[in-house]
Amino acid sequence: MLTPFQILAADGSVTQPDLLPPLDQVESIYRKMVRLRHFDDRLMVLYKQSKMGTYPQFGGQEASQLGATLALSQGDYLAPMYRNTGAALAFGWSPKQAILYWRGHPAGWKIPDELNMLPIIIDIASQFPHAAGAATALKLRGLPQVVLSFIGEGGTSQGDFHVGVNWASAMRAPAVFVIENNGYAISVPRALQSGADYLFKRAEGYGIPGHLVDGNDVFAVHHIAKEAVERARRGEGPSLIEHLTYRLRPHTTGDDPKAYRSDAETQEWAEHRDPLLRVRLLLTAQGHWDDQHEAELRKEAEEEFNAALAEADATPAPDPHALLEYAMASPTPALRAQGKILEQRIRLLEAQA
Ligand SMILES: Cc1ncc(C[n+]2csc(CCOP(=O)(O)OP(=O)(O)O)c2C)c(N)n1
Repeated sequence: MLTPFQILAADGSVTQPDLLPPLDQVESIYRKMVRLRHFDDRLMVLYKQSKMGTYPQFGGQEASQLGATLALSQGDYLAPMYRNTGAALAFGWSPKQAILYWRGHPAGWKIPDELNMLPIIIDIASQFPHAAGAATALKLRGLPQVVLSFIGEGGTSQGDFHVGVNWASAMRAPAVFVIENNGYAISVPRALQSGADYLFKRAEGYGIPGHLVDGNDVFAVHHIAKEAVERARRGEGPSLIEHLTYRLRPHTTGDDPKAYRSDAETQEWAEHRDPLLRVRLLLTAQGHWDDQHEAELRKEAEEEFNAALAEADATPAPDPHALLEYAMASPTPALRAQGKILEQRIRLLEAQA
């Protein structure tokens, strides 16, 4: 067993004090993590109220997504997958837009012009070739930005993982590739995903640095991601980072994890290895945090979420006739045929209303 890079242990003790940021920064990061957790859990509640579409929760992976994304600078790029709503929010995507996006509302699909975020990818692993391509374009244009992309450990079994990392390595493109090893690809456990003991070791085959990080330690994640981002920005090429983490929530709102993992396992991670808990323990031990602070923060998070939700609710419903307009710049015959079926169904629904 290898020891992953760590700064803050699960029990709130500091294993590398020199690398811990000052307490006010620790608090600021904790505040962000609590907001992310709150957002994620509220979307599940909305789903249960039939006010949200299928949503892939990131709960448990806040440290992994926030810590890495905060290593980026203004103008850098994020190439996210469906699990990365936390990273996207940390990157500057607004909660209102994220709510609209996961509701399937076209107003949520448009990425704000000022945000260098690629579209959220559902098709496993294709975000890696996109990230490699964007990073290559930045390099060819002599621009100083970096591209950060995430993938699940299941995604590393797809060909596109290799295509993306190999291309970026060959081009020395400014990309940072993060594997969020959260233990499961839906129901498939990590052990069945690959014969390799650690996925970051593949970096050697690409001739790039590889890192193994405690993905539930936000400071360790941030430290290593920052090094990788700086390296990429210096023109020295990509890095591959494996975050050891755990998906505390179901695969998506539609999944029942009891079918493939034990409650005891999830409880162990929730009670002893939660990425938020260790930061709270540290702040508390330093006399910097108490139950009152926690209650106030949670109230703030709730109020902020409710404000975003109210804005999302106030957004006019999309025009059903426009459903297929976003698929292709010029419709194919198949899309035109689907358009006819869509119009028939809309007329039927209108007649029933
Ligand atoms: C190309 C492709 N094949 C299959 C799927 C169906 N699918 C959705 S999620 C998933 C598992 C992905 O697991 P992992 O990469 O570990 O990411 P995680 O969901 O754990 O974040 C699969 C197979 C898909 N979306 N895309």
